Amino acid sequence: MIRGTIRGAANIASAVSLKCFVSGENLEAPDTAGIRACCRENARECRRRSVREVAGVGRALMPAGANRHFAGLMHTGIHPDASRTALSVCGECQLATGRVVPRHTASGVPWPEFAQWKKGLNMRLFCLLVVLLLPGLLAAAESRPNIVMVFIDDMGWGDFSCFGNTDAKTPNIDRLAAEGLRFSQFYVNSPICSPSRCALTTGQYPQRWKITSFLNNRADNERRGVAQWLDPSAPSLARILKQHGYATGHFGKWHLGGQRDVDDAPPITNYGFDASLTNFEGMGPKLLPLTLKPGDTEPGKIWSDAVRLGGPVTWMQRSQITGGFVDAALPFMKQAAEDNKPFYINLWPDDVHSPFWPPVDKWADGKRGLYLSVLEEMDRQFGKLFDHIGSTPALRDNTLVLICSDNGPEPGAGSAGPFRGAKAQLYEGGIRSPLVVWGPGLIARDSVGKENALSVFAAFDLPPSILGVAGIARPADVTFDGEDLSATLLGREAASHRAPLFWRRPPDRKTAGPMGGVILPDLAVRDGNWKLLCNYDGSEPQLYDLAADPAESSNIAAEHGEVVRTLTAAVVDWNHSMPADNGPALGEVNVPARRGRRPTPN
Ligand SMILES: [Ca+2]
Repeated sequence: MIRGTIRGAANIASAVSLKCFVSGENLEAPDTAGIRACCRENARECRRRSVREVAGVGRALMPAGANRHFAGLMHTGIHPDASRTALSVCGECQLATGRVVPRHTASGVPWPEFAQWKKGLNMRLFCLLVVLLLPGLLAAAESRPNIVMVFIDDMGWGDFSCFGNTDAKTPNIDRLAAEGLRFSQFYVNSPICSPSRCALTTGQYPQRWKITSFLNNRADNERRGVAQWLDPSAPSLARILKQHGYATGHFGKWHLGGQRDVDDAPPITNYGFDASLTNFEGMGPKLLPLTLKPGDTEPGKIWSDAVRLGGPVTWMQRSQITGGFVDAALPFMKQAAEDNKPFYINLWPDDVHSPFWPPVDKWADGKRGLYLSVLEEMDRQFGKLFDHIGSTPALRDNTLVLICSDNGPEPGAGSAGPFRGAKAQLYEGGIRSPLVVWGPGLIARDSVGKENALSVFAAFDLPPSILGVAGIARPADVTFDGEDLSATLLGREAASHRAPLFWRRPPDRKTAGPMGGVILPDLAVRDGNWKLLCNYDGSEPQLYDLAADPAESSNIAAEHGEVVRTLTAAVVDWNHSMPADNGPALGEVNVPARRGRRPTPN
């Protein structure tokens, strides 16, 4: 495995110590064998770091922008003694990974020396630096991490067993959580399907694109003041990644255009995907569900009208449909490997959304029983995908898998855990989602298996964060509402989304509960531990301290007037800054006699 020599190692070993930036270990008086052993041990980390280091070459020329991981790079080009050693040691990693990875380096060369060197930079050294970096630059695209984004439909915060569910088991998800990270203060940007998907796709508030409730038939979309489909000119994470060499595939529910009678929406591939396979709520090739319950002799069909939305159409048991998407994603991943491309994959299963059709031999009683059986079956079918990634070294060491839900649970089916509310509501149960992030070659070792209960962020942060993980700069013509929290995702820090997080309810969901007896707030904002909900005009504020009252059980607005005034003004201003939908008019129509009643917990 080891090729070449560590030139000058003995000479440098006597002059300086070496420090591994992965383990932090100081290798006093290191010898060749020790350096090689450290490199081999940390080769997986090298693959991760190479992306950022190579991608940041421009910053490497500027001390103010350089980080410690560039130190090796600096030494490689500038220090008359240490340079060759640093390069050679990193060359060990290069041999193991096929890339230049300037990670292990000589310590003890202070920055002033670098500044002094920079003053005297001449063209010869500059050319040398370019020559040294060029292979890494060329290899950067090849070494970018693969991304798998699993987005589950209508699953509650408390439905994974690693998030406290004791009524069902999700061992495949749990295994990823044990080897990765759990985030317990993660949100989606809407309590309902389409806008939540819009935010994850664009990195922006979905209101910007008038996707503020689930996309329905043409007339109902107009009634509610929502778009018929996501404007293809909207930013798209997949498109950005594709422009940087990624193979991009969408497998699963789409629901951002192409459903019911809206049969002229753009195909999914217009949003930056090389390939797609969807369900009844998307254009193009699709899996449509057959149904079978105990006692049936012939399978039934549901959503058969969706054949008008393009094909080819493959009919398969709804109880197996997550496996169908997995079976399409696997050859796509293998083809990407053959093409020497990293991949970005959406796996967006919809089988835990009602109606619930578990396998006949796993039938259960009642709505929740059926839901839990489908949940366990979905987890089982994930196993094939996770096992493939985990057992393929090149994938295991360089793939990030993210798993969350698109909105809170349907009442009576999933569980929001300790939180109030459900799907379509701005209480925590409607918008807080479990998030599991797995990537043994990417996540900080000391964070593995832990829960991050501090970082508050949302799905629209994932596009800029995934670009950050991949070392890809935000395109100049794209402005995200989300923020780059890649270091948080990888367990290196616990930063939160810095700005307040805002939500607007779906225009058609002013009430909830039996007979619409519960009147819901229109807007919500989270800022620090404060959560405020109110009407469009700022009236009827509800204020909760989520650190003390995560269940939003005690409205303390009357005790914190200044906080209420500040947050109310912020969320009302934010709402006015976004395109309107027909929520205000529909709300008045729906509940004219109930205005003024205080919402009640449900
Ligand atoms: Ca949903």
